[in-house]
Amino acid sequence: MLGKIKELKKILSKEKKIIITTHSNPDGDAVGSSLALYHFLKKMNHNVNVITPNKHPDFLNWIPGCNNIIIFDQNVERANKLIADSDIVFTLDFNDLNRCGLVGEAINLKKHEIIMIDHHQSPSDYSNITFSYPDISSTCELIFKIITQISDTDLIDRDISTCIYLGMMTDTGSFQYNGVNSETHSILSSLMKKGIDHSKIYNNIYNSNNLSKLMILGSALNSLNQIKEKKTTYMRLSKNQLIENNYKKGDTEGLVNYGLSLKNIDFTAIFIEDIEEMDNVKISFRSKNIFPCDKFAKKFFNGGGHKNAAGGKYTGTIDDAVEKFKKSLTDFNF
Ligand SMILES: [Mn+2]
Repeated sequence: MLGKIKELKKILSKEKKIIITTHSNPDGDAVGSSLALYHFLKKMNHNVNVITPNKHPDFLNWIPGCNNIIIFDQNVERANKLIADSDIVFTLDFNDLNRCGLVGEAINLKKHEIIMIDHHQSPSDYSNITFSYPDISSTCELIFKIITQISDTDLIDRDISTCIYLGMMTDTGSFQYNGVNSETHSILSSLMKKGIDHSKIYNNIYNSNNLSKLMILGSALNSLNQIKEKKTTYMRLSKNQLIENNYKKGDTEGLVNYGLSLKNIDFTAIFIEDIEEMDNVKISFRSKNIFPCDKFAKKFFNGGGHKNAAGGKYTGTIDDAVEKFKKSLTDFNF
């Protein structure tokens, strides 16, 4: 990393016009890392703008600096002009320009200096400086490592620390996943020393549900089924259940994980009828241990993803989707 830090330091030694962007449907790590870097580069006296392809979810609306984010699909002209006028683009928390939609196309129109900072597997080759570290559990953790090497920790204030803590927390399931290590916790300790309010950050993210989300969770849990010999559970939600409970975008996010919280379960799925399209069922898969969700999703449900988290779809009724699921479980060898 040291050589790249040196290069980056050299680029940042003069005042620059900088764009920071991240992936579509930005999550806590995407917005947290973008705003942490934004505050940091502003303190170094650069001209900085954060452009996201589309709007972040409402539960991220409290993050310091989030009112300054320019949302591309709501400000196309202004965003395009800013991108065209900039010298450097930082791309955060993704590694293929396809992942940031039209922002990627705008970036392609000009020969910028592009700096990738990311922790996903298999980066594409589009950046001039590439900080790609799949072993690090969040882009926010990586941002902390980079900015503390560019400048002394005095520049890291409470706002920057809050942004970094947020992304570290959301990308690790509140510090439960395997990628979390002693270094992660020593960074958390540094952030705590900067005066962050970790309980408040947690509450802002996890205890800020809509009523509709909890009602839909109730319907999903009511449908929970267990296939003991396969260490599997599944849940289902019909279009009518979503409508009756005043479904809003985002309400079904994360529901699938509840199926994995039953003891002795390695694999779970949730089937959700598409609210707009007839005969289209969206399916999410989660697993623990060795069950390969991605292979299962690819083989039977036109999908893909990661080993422990994947998605797929089924054309037809939800009953048929569930039947196919049960049969596929019996047929699947891994
Ligand atoms: Mn991330």
